[in-house]
Amino acid sequence: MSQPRPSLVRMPEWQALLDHQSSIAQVHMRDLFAQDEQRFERFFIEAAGISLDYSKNRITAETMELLIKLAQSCQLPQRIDAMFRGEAVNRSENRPALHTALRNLSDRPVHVDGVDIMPEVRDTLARMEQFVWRVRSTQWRGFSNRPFTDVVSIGIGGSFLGPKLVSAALKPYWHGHLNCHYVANIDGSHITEVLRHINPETTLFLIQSKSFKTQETLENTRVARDWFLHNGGSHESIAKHFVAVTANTDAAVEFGISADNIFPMWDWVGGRYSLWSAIGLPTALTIGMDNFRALLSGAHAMDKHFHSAPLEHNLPVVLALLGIWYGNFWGADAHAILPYDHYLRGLPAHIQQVDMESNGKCVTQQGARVDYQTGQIIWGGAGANGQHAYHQLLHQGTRLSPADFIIPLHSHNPVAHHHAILFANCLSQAQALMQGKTADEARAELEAQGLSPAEAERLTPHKVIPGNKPSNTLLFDRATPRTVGALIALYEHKTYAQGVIWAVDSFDQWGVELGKQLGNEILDQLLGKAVPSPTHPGPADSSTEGLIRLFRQRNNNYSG
Ligand code: G6Q
Repeated sequence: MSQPRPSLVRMPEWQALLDHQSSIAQVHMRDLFAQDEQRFERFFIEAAGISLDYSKNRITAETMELLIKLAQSCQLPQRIDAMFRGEAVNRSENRPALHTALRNLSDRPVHVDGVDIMPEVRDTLARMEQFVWRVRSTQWRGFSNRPFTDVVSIGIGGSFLGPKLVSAALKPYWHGHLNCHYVANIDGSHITEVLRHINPETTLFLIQSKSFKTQETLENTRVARDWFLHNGGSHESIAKHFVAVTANTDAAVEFGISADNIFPMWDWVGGRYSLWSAIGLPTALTIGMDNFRALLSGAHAMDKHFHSAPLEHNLPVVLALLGIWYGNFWGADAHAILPYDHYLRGLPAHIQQVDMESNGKCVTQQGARVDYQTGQIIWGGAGANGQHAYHQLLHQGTRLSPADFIIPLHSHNPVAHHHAILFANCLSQAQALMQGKTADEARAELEAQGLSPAEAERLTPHKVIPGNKPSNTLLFDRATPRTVGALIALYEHKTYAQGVIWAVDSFDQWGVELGKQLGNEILDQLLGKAVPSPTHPGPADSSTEGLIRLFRQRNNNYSG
């Protein structure tokens, strides 16, 4: 473990950045572009099939130098190496974070407590390969000997968002006869809508839960099992239709899953970083193992880059530093992820979890309260749809939310001129954000439309677009398994690099526990099982108490 370092805000590099920010606060990006013809080339890097144009940021060469110095003072290169080596970078749980081992396609061993984990990782991949082949070749069939047509993945959070994103992102690679569905929420409507459209004879259920303790997943699995048993399935045939991925084999067996149908997970993989493990099975079943391995190889290429590239040419590091620049020195609370690719529309939701659950922390690894901002609010959605909705706030709102525009150079579906139009929309949004429209330009435009000078003057303030709004543009050839793997790994590493600089634990998530604890107590009260007493006081606030009373009254003293 490295030595405790001085508080971030007391580092001279932090102070230098504060001073630098004051010196360029009034500089407009329009002028920066006008002064430097090489600005695009200067702020452009490529790695693992992903190109990043970060020239449309409020930065100069000096800004990047100062940010890199900050990263060095925070020992970022050493901390990156520590993560890859399997050091317990998740200190509050005393665990390594080794999602990179899941896609380590080299012969480099990775040790946890002195044991090389790579043989187990490779064995699991081989088991996945065998299973995927048996299902796709229709050798593994349902109880009536019909091949599977549908896969239903039951899991939530990290056991849901990543695989769901990848399944959707790689839809062009889906195998003809297998359809894939996801059930996550503990909302009866979700599972009802999925079960309505499938046939138990031809459906394979994948129960995805690292802990095998998650209420939503277990309840949905019970409903799926009962539905299966009431619709022709038998207890004996459960083994043909229910497969689990978990680190808690005993609980899965106790639940009724056959031990042969259980794929492993490990403590050293965080849920939100687990799509590369057997948690990726729904994806592997639909796209096939060759494509799944290509996904891993894209992530592995990004891993190698993150581990070895100098900070100034390191794509995840540059994105991380830009995020720190706006979040800590310009007061930006939010960051937008804007994929201009229909298949990548799930990217904001997955990155939202990766980033916000990892860096939404207010104490350092040493347990001290931070005196600076940490993780930002990650939001976004597919372009160009967002341009007709929330982009207004980006252009003329009072809040600063830098954005990542993400777009392939080629579409999987080259319909008419759609892709060129989509591309033009993406570039024009980034350009408009950067350039804006001055009062003079707005007034001249209005007058050219024939408005009187008085009318033009009245409308001008509404037509002014301040500009100087930062964005990155991320490009890749096409959304292939390899580029999608690299893209997701890029954001994972960006998140870790920021966590290192903020000195937080990016791999724990204690904040989500309290809601779960209180949820169980409230459920007992809703069911009328727990009557408040001195030893079990119930909700301490009149709001929760009143709402529980209302639920019980309106549900005729509901008892389950
Ligand atoms: C992710 C979180 C969380 C987790 C879910 C599901 O990093 O830990 O989102 O993935 O709560 O947990 P299980 O896989 O254990 O059911």
